[in-house]
Amino acid sequence: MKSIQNLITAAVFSLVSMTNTFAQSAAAPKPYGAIPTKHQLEWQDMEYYMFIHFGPNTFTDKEWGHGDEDPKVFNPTKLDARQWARTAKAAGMKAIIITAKHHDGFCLFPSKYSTHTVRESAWKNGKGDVLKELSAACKEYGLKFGVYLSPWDRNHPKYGTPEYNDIFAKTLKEVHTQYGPIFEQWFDGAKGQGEKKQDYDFPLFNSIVYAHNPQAIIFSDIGPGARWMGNENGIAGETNWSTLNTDGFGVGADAPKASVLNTGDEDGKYWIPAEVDVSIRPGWFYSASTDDKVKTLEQLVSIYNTSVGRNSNLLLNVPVNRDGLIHPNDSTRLMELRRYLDASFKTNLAKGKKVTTSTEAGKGYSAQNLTDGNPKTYWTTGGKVKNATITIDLGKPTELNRIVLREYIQLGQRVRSFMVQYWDGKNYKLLDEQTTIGHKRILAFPAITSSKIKITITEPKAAPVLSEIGIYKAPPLP
Ligand code: FUL
Ligand code: CA
Repeated sequence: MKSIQNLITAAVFSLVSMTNTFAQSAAAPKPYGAIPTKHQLEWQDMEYYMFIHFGPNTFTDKEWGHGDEDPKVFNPTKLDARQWARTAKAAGMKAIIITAKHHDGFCLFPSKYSTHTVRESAWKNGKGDVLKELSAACKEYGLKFGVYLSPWDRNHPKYGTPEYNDIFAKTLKEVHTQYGPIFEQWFDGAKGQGEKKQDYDFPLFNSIVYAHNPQAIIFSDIGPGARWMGNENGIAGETNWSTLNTDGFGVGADAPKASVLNTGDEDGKYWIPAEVDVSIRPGWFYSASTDDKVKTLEQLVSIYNTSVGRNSNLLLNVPVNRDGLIHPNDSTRLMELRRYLDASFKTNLAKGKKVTTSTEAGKGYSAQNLTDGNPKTYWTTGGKVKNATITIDLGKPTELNRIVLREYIQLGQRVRSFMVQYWDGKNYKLLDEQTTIGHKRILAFPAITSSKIKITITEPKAAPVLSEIGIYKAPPLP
């Protein structure tokens, strides 16, 4: 009995290894340069999530509170964190990051290490805890939860002394032990001119985060999980490498130049992808004066294209108002954007269409992997072949205005330039010449009609490895 079982096991085993041999007739490509961690990959797939700026500034109409505001001003009597989470979910966002502590030092949770918190406020007679309510609401709606904490603190009496680092570390520990899991820790590098000097102990801060939330992506000017992309207008570099050199640099005044953060460093030593933070209104905090200045659908679509469409994640700020609610002007716009994006990317016109490439590495890496809708399968030229062309035959003249390309970034970011041409019935005509791709590159252009699209990848850093190409016809903007 035993020997029969052994025989069967052996037979099954050799069958499995045979199938593996067939499926991988070419060796899997080796990673190139710095590559993402598993957590960075998961983070990059989130693409779009909500930022919430909320605190005393909401009630005083300020952007940067001085820290001497009466905590009693904070009294959002109708606060409903479930409304925020419901809105984010319906908007297709994957998470919410909230200002647990902004520059004014006010904590949206009853921190033991501060006397400027919700506990000292009028809200719920000092018994409220915004982080508790929001982390629960995020769980309920299947969203991830993240926190912004400003190292710069204009309230804390110890700010400007060595003791402050320890206090900030303890504050972080409170947040990371009581409200987790936390998917992203946002460290702001901002600080006003002429303010008290403080040398931050970022190695200590990061160690606290990782000790309690090892999966967390730590955002700052220089990561290590994700980097600021250099402006607050929603525009990542047209060239955007997820790699960055950070040795010798710091946060805030010591950060690399904004122009470098905007594009990353080609061949940078570390994988530190960009996150685009931008507000749906002119300010980060709510003000009734901006109720009629919510960004238009057109502006938001453009921001989507220059963030998610340029190898970045989009952290869109939707400030909560004095009632403690998202204003209908903002939520209406978010739903318009959702509907527009869904309509734009519903039908991949390339799906299942014939794709031919100048080279392919062999079984398992075929050109058809580019249009199978699965980001885990990819095409590569493999080996030493770098330059390549990819032709997608749409079968008939087809109207299109978006092309989406994706690299299989698990193996590094390789493409540094590519050209897109379209068949006009007689010749190939130039549609666009571009640089990097990364996680996702969206090309948006006035509609053309064509039956064939040809993509030429020129001088990549190593054999190109692309997981998907999509061709779409987004509806006209109203
Ligand atoms: C900046 C801050 O100074 C703003 O108030 C806001 O929080 C923005 C997201 O980051 O550095
Ligand atoms: Ca694929």
